[in-house]
Amino acid sequence: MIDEIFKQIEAFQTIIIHRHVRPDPDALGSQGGLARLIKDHYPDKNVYVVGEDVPSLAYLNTMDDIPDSAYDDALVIVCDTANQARISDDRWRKGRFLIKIDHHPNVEPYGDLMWVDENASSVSEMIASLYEMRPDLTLSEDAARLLYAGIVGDTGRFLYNNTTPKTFETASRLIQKNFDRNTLHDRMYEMPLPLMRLNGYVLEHFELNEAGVGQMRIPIELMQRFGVTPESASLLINSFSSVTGIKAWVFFIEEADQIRVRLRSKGPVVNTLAAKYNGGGHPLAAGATVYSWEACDQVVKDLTELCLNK
Ligand SMILES: [Mn+2]
Repeated sequence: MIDEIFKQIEAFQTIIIHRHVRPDPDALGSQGGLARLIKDHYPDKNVYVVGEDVPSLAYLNTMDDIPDSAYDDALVIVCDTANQARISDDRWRKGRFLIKIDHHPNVEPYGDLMWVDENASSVSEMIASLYEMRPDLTLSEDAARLLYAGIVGDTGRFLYNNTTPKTFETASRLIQKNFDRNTLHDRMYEMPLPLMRLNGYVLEHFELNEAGVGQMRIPIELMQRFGVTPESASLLINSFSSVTGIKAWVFFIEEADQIRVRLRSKGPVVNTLAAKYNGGGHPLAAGATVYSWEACDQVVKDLTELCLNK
């Protein structure tokens, strides 16, 4: 598989790398890390990263502005994106060959070639493993920084159960490069004051039922009151995850035309529940979409049943 991917990389002069919408550090880290890997090893190739720019993550990487014509004879690689609807920048279809590299359950296979490893903590960990498989590649400081950020992000600083011995081995190799880890950590975990205040509100108002289900509803008015966007409000998902007795929890974040459902769990499998509500994800971290607060009641009811049967 890896040889097959490198064969395609070698065959194309232009390589365009996509990732999912609303990127997280793994999306940007794997995308940027792979771009660096290719650029460092094949300096003559045109390698681009595309997708929407996110100001709060600009310290990780910024995107390239490319014309449609760049896709005419391009290899397109999509990182960290389980389904096609979540790929940022619709032009991904315009390339000549498509590769999917992901670590989410492969419920929607796509592409001419797929490298999917559900056991990897992150796509950043997968990209970092390429350096082991191909000793002829040299790991640059910037690639190490990007890939390390992706691993730290997707493992919740090595705390989530997707963290394996291999994750630590990979991180150990990455931090041998001389990037500024403290500054990176500070940037990744700093919180703007409005969001910090909303966090205080969430801690005061979340509910926890006898089944161990935590829930928090965040209507638009609340976000307006605190001056916080839905994207940043969703960063508070683990705000009360350490409360005693909690088994699983859900955040409902209202948007103009839908309510985003963010599910997390310490045991009960929640991605099957998410699938019932137009969503999906990992067994212990999933997302879905509903269209009314009544539907949110139903999600909580389902989640409660799931936790009671556990
Ligand atoms: Mn990921």
